[in-house]
Amino acid sequence: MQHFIQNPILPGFNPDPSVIRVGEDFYIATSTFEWFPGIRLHHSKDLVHWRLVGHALTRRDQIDMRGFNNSDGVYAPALSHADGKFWLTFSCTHNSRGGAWMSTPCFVVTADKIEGPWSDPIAIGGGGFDPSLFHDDDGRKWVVNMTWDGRAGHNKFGDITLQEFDAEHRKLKGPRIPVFSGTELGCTEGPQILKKDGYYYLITAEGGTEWNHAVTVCRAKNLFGPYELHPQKHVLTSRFQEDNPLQRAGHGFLVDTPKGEWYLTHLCGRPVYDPEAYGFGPKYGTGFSILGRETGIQKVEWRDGWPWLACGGNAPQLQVAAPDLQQHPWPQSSQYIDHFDEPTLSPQWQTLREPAEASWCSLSQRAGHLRLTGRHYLASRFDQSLLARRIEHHRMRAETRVDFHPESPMEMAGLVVYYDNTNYYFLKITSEDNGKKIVQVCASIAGAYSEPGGAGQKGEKAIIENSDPLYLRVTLDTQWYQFSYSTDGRHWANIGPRLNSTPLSDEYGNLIFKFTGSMVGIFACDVNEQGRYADFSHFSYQQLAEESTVGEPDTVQESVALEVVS
Ligand code: 6LW
Repeated sequence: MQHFIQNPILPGFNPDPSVIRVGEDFYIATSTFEWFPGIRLHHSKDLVHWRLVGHALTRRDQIDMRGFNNSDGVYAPALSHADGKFWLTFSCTHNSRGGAWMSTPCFVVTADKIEGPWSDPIAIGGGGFDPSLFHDDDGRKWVVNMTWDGRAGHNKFGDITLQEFDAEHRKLKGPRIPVFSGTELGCTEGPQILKKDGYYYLITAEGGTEWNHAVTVCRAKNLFGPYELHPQKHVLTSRFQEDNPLQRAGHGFLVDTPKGEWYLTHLCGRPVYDPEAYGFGPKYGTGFSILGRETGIQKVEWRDGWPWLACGGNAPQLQVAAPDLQQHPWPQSSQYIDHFDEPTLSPQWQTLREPAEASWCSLSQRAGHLRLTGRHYLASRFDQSLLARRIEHHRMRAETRVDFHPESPMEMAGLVVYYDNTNYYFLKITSEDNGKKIVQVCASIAGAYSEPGGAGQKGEKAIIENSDPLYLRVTLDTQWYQFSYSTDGRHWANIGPRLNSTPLSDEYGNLIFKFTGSMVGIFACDVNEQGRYADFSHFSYQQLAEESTVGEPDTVQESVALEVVS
């Protein structure tokens, strides 16, 4: 029976995939930017089913991103396996926002097992992001990198270069040798090298990570070139393919199966076309990638010493023939509930810029609960008590149950959908000046704070009489988020208007360098440092079926007074 791989294979914020095979196991590393722990590591036995096995950067002494701007941090890791161990290269980029001379310090970490522990980082210079390590069969290792050139009037994306890496002395040696300056598509980045049948194949991402994105292949008999371009230049792209559900296809690398079939993993996005933003008409280039950049895979065939998409042409396909391998499913992450009864946090969770520490995030202070002690507001780039996971589906529901006893409007806790520290929606439990406990929907779009309340934009609040705990829920139905709450977990009341999902996307606003994706999570704030904490007894995330609806109120429980406050 023919099996298929459904794209994307790593849904939600999982960009810049780097794939390898070690024996019968496939691994993909993806970028994490300002989220901690850094570098997601995924595992598969059949290329169809994938599971998250952990992260490479789990300690503050490996990476410290305090204060980093949105979408700074860990760019494009590249995974390899040689000398009996795993190697990962990455750049910890900062000052990228408007920074002609952005900082791109690059590092190597190693581990004997994919689950780690991963070593302390070894610095391998900067001068460009997206480094990879090529282990030649003569035993020499080369850092393959792009060059970032900040000079006015120059192509910011300079040459792809090779520089030798002396693993024994843990340092670079010799000059940086340019080998490829890219095609006219430009923005040449993400270089990785594969050696096969006497050729070195240099595979790069081109066109920028948005609508023009592509995978470009060239080859040479000699590592230093000259590199000749693939007859099709870009073996994969969704450029100008308005109706392709997989847009932004690019940044790929090749992997073979033990039986000799070949695949190309790649970045892609599934945009939402927002009629409120653009009306109707041609869609090309107008979508919003609310789930961020995801990972897809395509089947590849070799002809005349070149890789080609097996489907013909260079367009990504949603369904791809699976390899001839035993099917190997894992438990589904699309139906996920965390009861916070394990001693450590599930790897699904991420924090902002620094690790979760017991001083503010505790699984032990109250059995079966996650205790978040409030720190800074959600707009901060420091000290946020926030845990979030990726939104992987265009239709999903997340729920939590929380005990929280605020005594001031500056103390708040609740549920958040978060793109970055300027674009997020949240349902907060807080206190009024008169001490009444309320729940309220709040928004920050392009940094502008509001308390949306439907028609006339009056902030809608619900006063909660004698209810602890409270249940909070957010539902996404592609275009809209809707918050709701309950006092018993059975009867739910919608609160606030439906909220447009597209401002929480890579494409919203005029900023470039937006690289992450939407997350859903829980948070607590207490800027007065009163030690106010929120106890969460569970968090669930579930993919919803196509026919689900958002915005239809369920039964409102009688003991809950709803009021609209102007
Ligand atoms: C990454 C580059 C890219 O470093 O986007 O899509 C940059 N490709 O290769 C950020 O992910």
